[in-house]
Amino acid sequence: MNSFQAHNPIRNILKHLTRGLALCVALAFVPATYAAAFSNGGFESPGTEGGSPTGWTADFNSYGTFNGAAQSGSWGLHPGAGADSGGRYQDFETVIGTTYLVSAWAQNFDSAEGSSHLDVLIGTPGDGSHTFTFPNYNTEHTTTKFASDVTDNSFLVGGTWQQFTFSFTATGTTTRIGLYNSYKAGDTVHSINVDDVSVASSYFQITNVDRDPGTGEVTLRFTSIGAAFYTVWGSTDLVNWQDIDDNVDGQAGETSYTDTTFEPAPAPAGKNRVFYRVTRNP
Ligand SMILES: [Ca+2]
Repeated sequence: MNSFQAHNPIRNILKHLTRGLALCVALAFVPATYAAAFSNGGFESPGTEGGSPTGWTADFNSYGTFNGAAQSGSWGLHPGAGADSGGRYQDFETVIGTTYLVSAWAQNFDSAEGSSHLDVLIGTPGDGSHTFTFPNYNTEHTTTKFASDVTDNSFLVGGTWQQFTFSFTATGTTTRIGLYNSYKAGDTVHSINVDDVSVASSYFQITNVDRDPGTGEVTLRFTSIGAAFYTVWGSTDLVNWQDIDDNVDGQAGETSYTDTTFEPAPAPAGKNRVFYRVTRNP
């Protein structure tokens, strides 16, 4: 059992929305603490075969963007190269003391049956003096890209796409994440593909509510992870809830959704307030 499961993010969240002058007072925003700087977890940029995905730096060995297999979109990451272990890393902004959820999808190269491993390293950027050695079955590889606080989150990968999740608590304002494939004792496949990596604050919340004064439409933003779906609910009395949309496609970090169902303005009597909540679908 990993720590993500201990931090079950599926809980309802509620924001109170009122019209007119009260609206301006009610919408005190909670500071967004998700990793806004994390990017290109889908490896769709630059979309070049064997290219270096934007925001990711190659470590000791990495093929790069690969169009042979993608969980979504057209591109994924082939972390190693030449049937040998390898990986790439990215630095992103974090808030000290905040717990983040990491989600990544992986499968064996060429959908091969058998097993390999995805190792996700989390730590702070190193100065080259600290080494971390992957427990590889064949050739051991060492990275010097992380400081001594590096942690290794290792997952068994199979022939079909699987989602892997874990959480970590940031110890600095910059965190480094590295995606590596490693070939461990008992593994039968040398390499993997990775896609749809996301990093989000574990605090599931609506981070912003904005009402267009012209149309009355309300746009919500909430923390989310990629490759997950959410339901947005609305209510005028906190008793009867209507699922406005039960298939909202979650984006990595944050999702924006515009409600065109309730449209609080112009408000008939008894409909001058709308409450929203968001749940993550099973
Ligand atoms: Ca992709």
